Amino acid sequence: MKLYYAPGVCSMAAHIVATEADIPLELVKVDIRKDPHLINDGRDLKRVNEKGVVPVLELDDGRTLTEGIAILHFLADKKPEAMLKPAPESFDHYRLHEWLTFISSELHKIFSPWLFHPEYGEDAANVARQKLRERFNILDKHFASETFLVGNRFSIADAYCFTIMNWSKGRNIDLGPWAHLSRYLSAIADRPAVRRAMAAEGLAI
Ligand SMILES: N[C@@H](CCC(=O)N[C@@H](CS)C(=O)NCC(=O)O)C(=O)O
Repeated sequence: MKLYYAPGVCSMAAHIVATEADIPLELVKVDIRKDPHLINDGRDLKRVNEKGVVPVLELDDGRTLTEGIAILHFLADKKPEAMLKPAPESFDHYRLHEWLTFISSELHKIFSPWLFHPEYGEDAANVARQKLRERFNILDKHFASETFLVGNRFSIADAYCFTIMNWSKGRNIDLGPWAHLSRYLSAIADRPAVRRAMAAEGLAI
């Protein structure tokens, strides 16, 4: 299987999950700063994903899967013994969906595009920062008493949450005021699989 990725962006969640589950992936780097976005073999990313974004998972039979959350589920379901998502009939299964949706719509899509494109202006960036602070409060309250997002173990939601929250560093957001959230992120960053995935993407921990 191939994962089309760009270093440190949302595709890293899939990379972390595959590493946690010991699922071998061929990493295919895409330059999403170039327009059009170029795959390392020179092809336009739209040849693989008409949406023009990463992540894309390409299966060995040539089928492709897009949308990060779908890819996270696919990888976790490939290796159920890695227990990266709760049992389907459990209430935690719905908690998992609750958090994945929160991360996607309330964190990921506020950070990006609003804090990644200076052309939207400082006013838009300030509104985004304020919205993010409100969401960080929610996470901080959760991590005051919990180690992970769902239940007592690392799940695909943690891989996604860590990946997106890791953008704070480069976006002038000091997480100091959110001590519980900061502790959680440090603990996730210390996981061997997370360290390996980040190193493979050329990122500093
Ligand atoms: N809905 C997609 C969004 C993916 C996405 O936003 N990918 C970003 C990187 S984090 C990207 O490739 N951006 C390039 C662009 O928007 O042109 C998902 O959740 O997978």
